[in-house]
Amino acid sequence: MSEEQDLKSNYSADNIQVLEGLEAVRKRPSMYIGDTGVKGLHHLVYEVVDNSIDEALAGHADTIDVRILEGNSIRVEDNGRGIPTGINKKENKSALEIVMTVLHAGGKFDKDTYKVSGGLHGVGVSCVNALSTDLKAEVHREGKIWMQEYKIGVPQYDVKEVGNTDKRGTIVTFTPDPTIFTQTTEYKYDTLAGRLRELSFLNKGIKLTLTDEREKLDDGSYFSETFHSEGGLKEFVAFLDDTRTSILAEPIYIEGIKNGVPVELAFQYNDSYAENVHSYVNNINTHEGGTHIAGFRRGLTRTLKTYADKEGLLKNVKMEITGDDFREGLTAVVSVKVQEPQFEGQTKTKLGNSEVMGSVDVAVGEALGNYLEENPKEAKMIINKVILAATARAAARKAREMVQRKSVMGGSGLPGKLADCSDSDPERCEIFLVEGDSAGGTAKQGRDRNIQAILPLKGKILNVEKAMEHKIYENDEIKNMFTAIGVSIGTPEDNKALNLTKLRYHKIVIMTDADIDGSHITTLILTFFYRYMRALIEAGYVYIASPPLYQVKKGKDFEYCWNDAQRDAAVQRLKGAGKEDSVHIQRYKGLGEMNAEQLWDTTLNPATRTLMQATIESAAECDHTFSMLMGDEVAPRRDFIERNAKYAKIDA
Ligand code: 0RA
Repeated sequence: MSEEQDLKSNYSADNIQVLEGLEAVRKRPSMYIGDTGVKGLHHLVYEVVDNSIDEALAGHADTIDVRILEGNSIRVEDNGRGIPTGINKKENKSALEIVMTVLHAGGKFDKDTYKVSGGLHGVGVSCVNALSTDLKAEVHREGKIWMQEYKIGVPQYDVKEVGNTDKRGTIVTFTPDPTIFTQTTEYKYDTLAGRLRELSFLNKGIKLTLTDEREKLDDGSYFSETFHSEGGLKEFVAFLDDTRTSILAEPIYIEGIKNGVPVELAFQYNDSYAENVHSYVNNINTHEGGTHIAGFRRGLTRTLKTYADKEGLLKNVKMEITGDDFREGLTAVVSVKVQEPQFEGQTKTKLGNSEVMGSVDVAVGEALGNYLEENPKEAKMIINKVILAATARAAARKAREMVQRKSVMGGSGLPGKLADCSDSDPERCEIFLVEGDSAGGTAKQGRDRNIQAILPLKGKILNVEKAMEHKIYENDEIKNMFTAIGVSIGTPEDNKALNLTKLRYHKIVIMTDADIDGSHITTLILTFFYRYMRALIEAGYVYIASPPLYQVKKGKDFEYCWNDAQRDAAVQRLKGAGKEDSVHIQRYKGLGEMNAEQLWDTTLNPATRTLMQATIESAAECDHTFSMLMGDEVAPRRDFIERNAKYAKIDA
C-alpha cells in the first residue's frame, strides 16, 4: 500500500478514542492547563514552546520564533528536525496527527531524547489543539512541506504534502477558543516576554524571538525582542540584580552533573537586605523550593562557615551567626534537571526528590570551596557581609520584640486607627488599606460594617526595598498593617512560611487614588507584602480596589466609568437626542472626591465592584520589577514607566 492510500484508510476505533480524549480536555480544561483565565491562556503558548525547547535541548534546534498575530492567534516556529510525518504502523496514522491529537503522545516517537522540559502541567500540544478553534501544523522536513489543520482538535483532512522547502522545522499556529477562555483571549506581550526571557537564561544558547503583530509601529514594523543568553544563569543573576549594587565582580557560577543530576546555579551578593533565591526544576519555577534549595542552602552555609573558621575570620565575633545571615543580600538561581520529578506542596511547586539535595550540596561545596581559595579578597567581603547581617539581625530582633511586647500590653492590641468590622469569621471579612485619613473617613461611613474593616494609611508608606530590617518594625504604618491583618511579624526569610492561622481577613484590599501617587502607594504596599508577607499573595488574599475615573451625569441620570472608552459611550447614551453640553463629566482625582454612597456603589459593594487579585506570575520577574521600581537607579525606572505609559494615566 502506498503511503498516500495508507493515510486515507482506517478511520476507525482509534479515532473515536482520540475524540473522547480531546472531549475530556474540553470538558475539564482546568485539569489539564491549570485554569481557563489569563494564566491558562498563556499556558497554551508555553506548552507549544516547550516542545520546541525539548527539540533544542536534544541538540537539533537553536531558534524559536513566537508571534502574537492579529486576533490573538499565536504562531510558534522552530528550526528542529520537524515532527515526523510518516505513518505509524501500529496506529495506522501519521505521527504528526498522533502528536497533535492524542493526549500525552509527545514522547512516544523518540524515547531516547533527553526530555525534561515541559510545563508544570506537561500535557502536550494535543491539549492546545483541543482548546483551539483552529490550529495548523506545518512541518518542513527532508525537502518537503507537510500540513494538517484542525478545529477544536479534529483533523480537517489527512496530513498532506503542500510543497518543497529547503528549511527544517515545525510551525504551529493556533487560535484559543473563546468559549473555553471566557474571561479573556487577549495575550499580554509582557507576560510572554517574561517567560521567554526566563527560558533563554535557563537554556543558554537558544535564541527566542517574540513579535507582536497585533499593532504596527510608526515605521510600519512590529515590536519584537530576541532573548538569547550565552552566559545562562550567570546572566540571569546579573539581570535580576541589574539595579542593585553587587558585592562581587561577577556572579559565582557552577555547572555540573552530580550523582546523575545536572545542576546549574549562579549567585551574587548585593548591598540590600533581601534574599532572592529562585529555583527551577526542568525549567519549571519551583516557588515553594524543595530539596534542591535545601541542598543549596546547606552547601552555601557549610562551605562559607568552614572557610571563615579556617581563616580565623570569626574569632572576634560574639553573636551567633545563623543560616539566614549567610543569605542576606543574596541573589541566586538554582536550576536542576530531574528525570522523574516529584512535586509536592500546596501549589505542587516544591521538589520532593531527596537524592537531589546531596547533588546540589556537593556541587556548591566543591565549586564554592575552590572559589574562596582562589579569591581571598572576595571571600573576605562575603564573610564581612555575613557578620554585618548577624549584627543587624540582633537589632531587628530587639525592635520586633518591642513591637510584640507593646501589642500584648495595649488592650486588644489592634491599632487605634483601625475601624474594625463586627463579624469575626475571617472568611467573610475584608480589610481596606486606604490612602489618607480623608478617604479613610469616607470609607468608614460608606462600608458594610459587618464585614468590612478600614485601616487608613498615612501617605507614602516606608519603601521596604531600601530600608534596613529593624526600621521596618519601627514604622507605624507597617506595624499597624501587621497587627490589623493578624499575622505575627516574621523575618524576611520565613515570609514564605508565614503563619496564617490568626489571619483576620480573607480579603486584604489596597484602595488608593486612581492617579500616579496612588499607584506609587499601591506599589509600595505590594512591595511590602511581597517581601514580608508573600504567603498572603500566594494564598490569593491580596486585592487591589478599582475606583472609577469618571462620573457622567445628565439631570438625575448618571453612570460611572473606569476608562475613556466607557466615558465616551456613556456620554453618547445619556445625551440621547439632546446636546453634548447637557452632559456633565466629573473626573475623580481621588477617593476623597466621592461621598460615602458613591464609594459604596462603585468600589466597596461586593455585589457590584471589581477587585483585581494580586498574583505572582513569575517570582523572578517580580523581583526584578520591584527592585527596579523601588531601587536607587533612575534610568531603568524611567524606561519602564515610558514603556508602560499607555497603561498609565497622566494627570492633567
Ligand atoms: C519526535 C521525533 C522527532 C522530532 C520531534 C518529535 C519534534 C517534535 C516537535 C515539537 C515541536 N517542534 C518539534 N520538533 C521535533 C524527530 C525524530 C527524527 O527525525 O529522527
